[in-house]
Amino acid sequence: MIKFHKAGCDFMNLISISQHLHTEFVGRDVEYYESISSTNNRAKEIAEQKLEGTVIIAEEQTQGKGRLSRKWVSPKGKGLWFSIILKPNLEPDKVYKITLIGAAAVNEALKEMGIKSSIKWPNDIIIEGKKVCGVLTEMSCEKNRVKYVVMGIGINVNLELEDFDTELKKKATSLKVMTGKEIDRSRLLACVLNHMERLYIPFKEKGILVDTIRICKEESILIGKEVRIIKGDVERVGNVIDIDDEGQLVVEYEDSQIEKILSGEVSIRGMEGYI
Ligand code: BT5
Repeated sequence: MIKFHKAGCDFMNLISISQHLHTEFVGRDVEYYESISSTNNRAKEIAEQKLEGTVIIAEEQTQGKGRLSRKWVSPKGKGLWFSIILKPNLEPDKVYKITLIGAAAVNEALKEMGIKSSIKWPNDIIIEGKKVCGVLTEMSCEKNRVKYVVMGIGINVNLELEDFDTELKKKATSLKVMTGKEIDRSRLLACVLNHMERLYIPFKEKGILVDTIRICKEESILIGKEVRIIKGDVERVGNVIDIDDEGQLVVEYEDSQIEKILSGEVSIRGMEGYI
C-alpha cells in the first residue's frame, strides 16, 4: 500500500509505482506536487513529523538546487525530481555515505532498465560523458547525532536537449536523448526506491556499505583517471586510484602523496571537459 498525497494530477501514476515497488518503507508515503520550489526544502519542512522513507516528488521545481546552492534545472513533467526522508542513527560526519547509496541505487536502477551508466563519485550519474542525474544530501542534527537526512535525487528522464541552455548542453543530457526512447518515470522511480532501500537497510542496521562501495567502484568513471581536485582556491592534479571501504576517494598526487577525500569537500573535473 502506498499513501499518496496528491495535489493536481499528471501521468506520474500511482498504480504503476505500486506495481513495481517492493519496499518495506521507502516510498510507502508519497507527497506529490505539480510544482514546488524544491522537494528537498519541502522534505526538510516536514521531516520531523514524517516516517522514514517518505518521498516528496514534484513534476517541476522552480528553485531546484544542487550542492553549494547551485541551480538544478527541473522542467515540468519530464524528469524525476524527488527527495527521500531518512532517519539513520548516525554521526553527522558519516552522512556523506548516504549520498553514495543514492548514486549506487540510481545506477542499479538504470542498469535494471537496460541503460548503461557510470558513477562519478560522489553524486553524479554519467552517460557517455554527460550528467543525467545528481544527488543532493542535506541533514539536520543535534548533539552530534543526525535527526534526519533528506536525500534529493534529480534524474533527467525525458528531457529534450532544448531544455538545457547552451552552457548546460555541453555537460548534461537525458535518458531519452541517450536512448532515443521515452522512459516510464513511474517504473524508474519504483526501481530507484527498491535499490535504495536494499542498499540502505544494511547500512542503517549495521553500518554495512559493502554493496554500495562495490557498485561505486565497479561503475566508477574516475578510478584510473587523472583528475583535477579543487578545494576552495587550491587546485591539484592527481590520479584516482581507489574508493576505499569508507567510501572515500583515494587520490595519488604527482609527488606520490596519497590523500583520501570525503564527499562534499571537493569538486572534480576531468582533464578534458566536464566528466
Ligand atoms: C547536484 O549538484 O548534482 C545535485 C542535484 C540534486 C537535484 C535534486 S532534484 C530533487 C531535489 N530537490 C532539489 O532542489 N535538489 C534535489 P551539483 O553536483 O552541485 O551539480 C549542480 C550542477 O549541475 C549545476 O551547477 C549545473 O552545472 C548542472 N546542472 C543543473 N541542472 C542540471 C540538470 N538538470 N542536469 C544535469 N546537470 C545539471
